[in-house]
Amino acid sequence: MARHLITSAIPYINGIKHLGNLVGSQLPADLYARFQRGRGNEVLFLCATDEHGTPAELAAAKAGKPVAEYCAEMHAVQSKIAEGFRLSFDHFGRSSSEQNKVLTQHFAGRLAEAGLIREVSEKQVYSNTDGRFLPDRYIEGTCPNCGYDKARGDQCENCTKQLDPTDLIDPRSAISGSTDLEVRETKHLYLCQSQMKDQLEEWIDTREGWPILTTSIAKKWLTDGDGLQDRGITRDLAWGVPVKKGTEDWPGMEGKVFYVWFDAPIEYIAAAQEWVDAGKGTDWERWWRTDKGADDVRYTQFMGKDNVPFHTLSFPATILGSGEPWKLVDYIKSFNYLNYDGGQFSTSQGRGVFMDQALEILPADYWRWWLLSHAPESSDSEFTWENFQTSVNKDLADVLGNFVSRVTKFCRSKFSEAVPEGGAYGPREEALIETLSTRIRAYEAHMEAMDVRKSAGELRAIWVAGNEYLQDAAPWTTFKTDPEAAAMQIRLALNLIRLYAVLSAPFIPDASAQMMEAMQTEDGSWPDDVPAALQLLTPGHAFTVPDVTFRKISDEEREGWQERFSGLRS
Ligand code: B3M
Ligand code: ZN
Repeated sequence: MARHLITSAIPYINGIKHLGNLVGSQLPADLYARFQRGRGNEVLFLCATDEHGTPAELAAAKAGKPVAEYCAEMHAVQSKIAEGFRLSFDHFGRSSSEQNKVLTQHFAGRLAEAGLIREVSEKQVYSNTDGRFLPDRYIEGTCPNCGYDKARGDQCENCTKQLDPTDLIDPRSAISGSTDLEVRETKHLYLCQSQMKDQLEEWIDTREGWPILTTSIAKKWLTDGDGLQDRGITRDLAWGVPVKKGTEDWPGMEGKVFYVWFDAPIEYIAAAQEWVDAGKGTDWERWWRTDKGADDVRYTQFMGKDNVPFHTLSFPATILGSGEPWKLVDYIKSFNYLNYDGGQFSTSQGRGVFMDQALEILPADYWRWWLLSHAPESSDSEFTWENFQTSVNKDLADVLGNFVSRVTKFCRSKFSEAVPEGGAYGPREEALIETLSTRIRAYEAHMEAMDVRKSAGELRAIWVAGNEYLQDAAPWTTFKTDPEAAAMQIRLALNLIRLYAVLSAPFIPDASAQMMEAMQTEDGSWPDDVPAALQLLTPGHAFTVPDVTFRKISDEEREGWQERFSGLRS
């Protein structure tokens, strides 16, 4: 039995994610986790909310809540939506956990001991009234370019010009409105990634079969300009992991926290500890420490392309730099962007369909199927309502749903609600079994390789093969002249429903569960032996006719949704 550690990029806490975020990390990670479990392998699938940083502070301020309270509430909201999409995390943690704080400080201490952290003096705006340094976007003033009076220290929203806080006319604190500001010297910590360039480059060069999207992004950062740059890993914020060297104070770093991108990936490890501390597991080290059994773990990460540099360079630098036997990632599966109806999905502008809204409209399986079968792998892809309607109606309703309904209803009306006997399978059935065997082996290979679209295509072809068989064998006609043969054909078709339920579960878990229940079986074993799998439901085995598995989307519905989601979410 193989062991798979699987993590999805951890979503920011500030707000509900859109479908583009979902298909770029959490959903394909879930697909892979479900597939590996289905094949009988041991899986630890982790995700969490990314709770630190300026965006969390700003969102909490906007909601008028203390940031800790805001994060706790939003974590509950995101957990519930994840359940709604049937994301099968073994644990959905929080980067603000005690476990992550301790671990983050531990890594910083190890890196400092290894000489991989240096202190840098910088000039930064300090607010006397607020008693703190202000991050760029906490400073407001008048734009020197267009005169807009609410420009931020990093950028003017009105004319989009990139700014430095010192460019602003009449600068003031965005927290208190105070103009009592001054520029002060302050110290920050930098992770010396440049010292680790060769080690990182060698590590990346020796990764076998990594997607080009992943390695090309990493190589660009390693070689562009002056090569890999050191990175600031501290910030002047109140909310975050306090800067410490292990358990010791760090002189000069009082009141500072680690940068959110330093502690966020460490949460992958902390989430495993949280999983144990929540009583859901017993040993996290056998997943994360190569000296404690994690040597034979295969670790796969899923993420959007914008997250690749942090996972190919910064996080490995943290792990390698610690000099401790932590598990490094074996494979990074990254995604391009999903666009929305001629433009981009946008969280800040509220453009597109968000996870909570999607579930209000249709159950998870409809979305899972469309998103995964159109995953932005080799290039960006686009969501359109027409395409969504066509896919759902054709693949799910006409092909799979219709097969299940026709077969079960026909059997109930002509035989009974039990698998009929009939004779042995004939040449037509053997031919189908052979086709299916070939296709199922191809499906497994695509799923193993995380080729999401190809996997969906193969699964669809497997469904189509069953439909074509049914069309060709036509048991409703056979029945008139040879009821014995019709019984045999239906016996095969009922077995196919169970087979489809097992194979389709990673994509459409709810429909699969419904099909298994209708076939009144709990045997979800993977069809390593296809001929045997198609004999599993034996004559006399009772079944029920399920409710509609997938319904069609009407033109009126599609137009209504198109209209409803054409604007921006407030
Ligand atoms: N929260 C960015 C994102 O949600 C960031 C990922 C962290 S992964 C350690 O896209
Ligand atoms: Zn401006």
